[in-house]
Amino acid sequence: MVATVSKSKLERLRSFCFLCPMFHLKNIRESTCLFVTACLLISQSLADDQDFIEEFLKREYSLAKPYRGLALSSSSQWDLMGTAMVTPDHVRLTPDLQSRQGAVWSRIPFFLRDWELKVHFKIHGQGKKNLNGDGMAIWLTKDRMQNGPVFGNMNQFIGLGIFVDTYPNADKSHDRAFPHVSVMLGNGTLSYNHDYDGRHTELGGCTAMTRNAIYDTFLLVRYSKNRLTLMVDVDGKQEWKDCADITGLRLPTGYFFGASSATGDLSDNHDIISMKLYQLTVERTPEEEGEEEEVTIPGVDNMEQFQVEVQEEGMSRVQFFFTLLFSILGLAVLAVVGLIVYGRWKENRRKRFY
Ligand SMILES: [Ca+2]
Repeated sequence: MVATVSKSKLERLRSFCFLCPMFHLKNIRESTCLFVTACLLISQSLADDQDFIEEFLKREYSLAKPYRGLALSSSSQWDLMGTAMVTPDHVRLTPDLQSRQGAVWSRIPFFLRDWELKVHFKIHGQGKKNLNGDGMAIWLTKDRMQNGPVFGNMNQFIGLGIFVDTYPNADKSHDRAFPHVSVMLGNGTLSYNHDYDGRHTELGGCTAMTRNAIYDTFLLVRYSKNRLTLMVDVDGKQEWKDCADITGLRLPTGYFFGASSATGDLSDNHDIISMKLYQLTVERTPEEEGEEEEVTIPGVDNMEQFQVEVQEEGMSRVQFFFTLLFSILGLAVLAVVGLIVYGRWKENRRKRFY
């Protein structure tokens, strides 16, 4: 995408130069003006390219038409579970029926540092507005192929979850319109709470009219240099709208991509049309290379709920009290045993003298 933008700029420049001979450059002022315009266009396109030089589609992590042999052949990179099924047009995670769960999971662990995931999906059903549910999720997690209450995946997951929540469970708080798209990072202890639509664990999100949409609906997740951005394109304008932007987000590698969905009393068809993964080529300064150390547990810098490691390392007051108590008791026992042994030794020695 970025590469296409830059290409179009260069093409504009080329066509501009091609037109040059058609003008009669009567004086130096005109040619200077032309030169300055050209410089501006070049500098603009270079500025755009500074962050992301190029992007490459990685087929092994992508799911796209035709889905020949998907999950069936041993060479397939994906597995299906639950109600998920493949049709010529999409991978349907759940049909518009009550109490279904379905998912599609990548078989290959993911090790790229800078990437972009473009998801083309469709949520549609017979139910009237707010009489449909529950939504779907896109995952990049340590575990795969697990059933559970978080849009058909396990709770206390470890890794990234992007949710398209189509049903307002916490209907008392009208602070947001649904469908709502949001980001959560799990570290194995945080729980997604359905009753509150995950408000307490949400890192960012936005409202996006993704259900029964007349246009194609897309999500874009970009991760680079510990920054995660989420964008949506749901109103047929072919442009990305910012949805969430989280800096200082640390995500380990070796996790799995997946998409899951669940219906309850209310239902919808939840379809994945494609999930395309692009590798981003990103330049790093030596300082940036130094800053990015290997992470083992997902976390967000300066956020209390991710400081679990630090708490584990330190000793709580209760732990300290018992450690002290048992140390004193241990020492007392040792002293008593020592005294007894010493007493006997002394007695034996005395007997030997008589
Ligand atoms: Ca919900």
